[in-house]
Amino acid sequence: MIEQLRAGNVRALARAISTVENRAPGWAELLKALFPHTGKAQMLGLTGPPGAGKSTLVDQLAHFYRKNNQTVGIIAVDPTSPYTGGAILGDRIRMQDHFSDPGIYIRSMATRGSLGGLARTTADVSTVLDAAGRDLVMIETVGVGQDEVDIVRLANVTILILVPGMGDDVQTIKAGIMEIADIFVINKSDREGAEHVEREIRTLQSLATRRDGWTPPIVKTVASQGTGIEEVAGAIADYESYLQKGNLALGKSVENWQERLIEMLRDTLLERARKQVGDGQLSKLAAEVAEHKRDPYTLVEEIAANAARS
Ligand SMILES: Nc1nc2c(ncn2[C@@H]2O[C@H](COP(=O)(O)OP(=O)(O)OP(=O)(O)O)[C@@H](O)[C@H]2O)c(=O)[nH]1
Ligand SMILES: [Mg+2]
Repeated sequence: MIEQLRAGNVRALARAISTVENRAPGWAELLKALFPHTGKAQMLGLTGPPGAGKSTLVDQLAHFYRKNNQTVGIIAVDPTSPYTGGAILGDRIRMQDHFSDPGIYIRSMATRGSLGGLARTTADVSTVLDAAGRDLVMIETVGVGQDEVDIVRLANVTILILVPGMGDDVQTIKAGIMEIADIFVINKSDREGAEHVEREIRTLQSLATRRDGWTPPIVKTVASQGTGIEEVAGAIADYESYLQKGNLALGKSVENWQERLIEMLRDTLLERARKQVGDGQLSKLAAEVAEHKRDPYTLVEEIAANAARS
C-alpha cells in the first residue's frame, strides 16, 4: 500500500487516510512507515467563522496552485452543527469540480469525538497526504474553539478569514486564533464594511508584537469571483521566504512538535491506563472513592505507574 501511495495512487491514499482516521488495525505501523517520507509538503491552515467563504477560497487557491503544477490535498474539518449540513453539501458540490483532476484530493472529516481527538487525527491525515507527495496541504476549520486553534497550529502558514459586517465581532473570534494568524484575509470584500474590519485588525495588531517580528498582511478578496487569490498566494510566499531568511521555519516546527508530542503522550498513556482499568472496574473504583474507602490521589498514582510500565 505504501508503494502505491508514494506513486500517487489515489485509491491507496484514500485507504491509508481511512485507516488512520478510523484507527483501524495497523494505523500506527502505517504512520511509522510513512513518517520518513514526510516533511516536504507545505501545510496551510485556513480558519474563520462559519460561512466566511473558507471553502470557496480553498477551492480558488487549489486551482491557482494546480496551474503552477503543484499537487494539492485538502482536509475540510467540518464545522460543528448547526452548520454541518450546509458545509458538507457545499464541499461536495465543489468537490465534483475536481473529480477529473487527481492532482487535487479532498477529504472531509466529520470527526468530532473521533478516536484520536480531532487535532491529532487531522495531523495524522495531513502526514499521510505529505507522504503521498502532495506539494501543498490545506486544512480548513471553523475558528470557534480550542480544537481549531490546535489544528491550525500544525500549519506552516495560518490564514484567518474574516468578513465585513463582523464589526466588533472580530473580538469574538477565539483569541488564540487571532494571535496565530500569519495572514488576514477579508473575504466578501464586495460587501460593505471591509475597511472597518481592516481597521479592527490593525488596532488588534498594534496591541501585540509577534515574537518572529512578522506583521501579518491583510488581503481583501472576493473568493466567489476569484478576486484577490493571487494576492493571497503572494502573501503566503512572502511569509515563507520571511521564515526561510530568518531561519525561523525549524524553530516553528520544533514548537509544533512539542505540542504534538505532549498530545501523543497524553493519548498513549491514557489509552494504557484505560486498558488497565476496564469500564466496569472504573465504576467500582469510583464507588470506593465516593464512599471514602479509598483516596483518589493514591489510586491515580498507582494506575499511572502501572500504565507507564505496561
Ligand atoms: N458575496 C460574496 N459571497 C461569497 C464570497 N465568497 C464566498 N461567498 C459565498 O458565501 C457562502 C459560504 O461560502 P463557503 O465557502 O461555503 O464558506 P465556509 O466558510 O467554507 O463555510 P463553512 O465551512 O460552512 O463554515 C457561499 O454561498 C459562497 O458562494 C465573496 O467573496 N463574496
Ligand atoms: Mg467550508
